[in-house]
Amino acid sequence: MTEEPSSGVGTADRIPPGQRHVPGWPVSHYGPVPRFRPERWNLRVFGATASGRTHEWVFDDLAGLPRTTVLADLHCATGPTSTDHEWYGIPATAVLDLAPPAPGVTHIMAWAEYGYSANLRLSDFTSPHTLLATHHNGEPLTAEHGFPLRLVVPHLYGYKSPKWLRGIEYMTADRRGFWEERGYHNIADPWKQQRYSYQEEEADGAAS
Ligand SMILES: Nc1nc2c(c(=O)[nH]1)N[C@H]1C(S)=C(S)[C@@H](COP(=O)(O)O)O[C@H]1N2
Ligand SMILES: [Mo]
Repeated sequence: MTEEPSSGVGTADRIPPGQRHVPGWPVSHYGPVPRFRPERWNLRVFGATASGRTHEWVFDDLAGLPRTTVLADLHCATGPTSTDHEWYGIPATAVLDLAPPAPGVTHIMAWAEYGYSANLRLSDFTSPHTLLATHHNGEPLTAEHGFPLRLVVPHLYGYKSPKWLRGIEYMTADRRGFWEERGYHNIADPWKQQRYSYQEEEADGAAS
């Protein structure tokens, strides 16, 4: 038996195939870091809601929403995996309770500042590990890691976890998000190495 030398207990079996463990927490995103303007900030839940209305929360509303803590690793599809993140925030299931989707909803689009987006199957969004994080390791998120709010979908590659989250769109059919339209896999399961769109099978779906 060999020990995993690079970090804490039992890290080796937590690194998906083709990934490498990196120390600390690298910053990775496309484009600039947006400036937070509290008076202009909101989170909108729109699209195929059960009520037909758009739900909206302003920044101060976030403190009144349910909270959860999730321990997880973060796998960037280009290779780096950073480990042992303690996320704190609003469980995605709470969003679905407070702003119910219409019966036909199968997918969601998570929208971020500057039009960044990531599509998810509803089943990935409703995972008990999916959350809208406000804090990391006990501190508010830093600007470069997504302050004030980011989606975290720990069981998928990092591009499915938009930083600077501003909207959740309920969809009755799948549609590709930002990286999914640019050659990345529509589903993005790191344990299946679903990195690129050319690997997709018919069931992984979504025309652009
Ligand atoms: N808004 C936005 N969110 C984003 C991205 C981006 O380009 N824009 N990149 C994603 C990618 S590819 C990864 S791997 C993770 C990285 O998160 P981190 O910088 O906190 O490590 O953020 C994701 N969220
Ligand atoms: Mo990434």
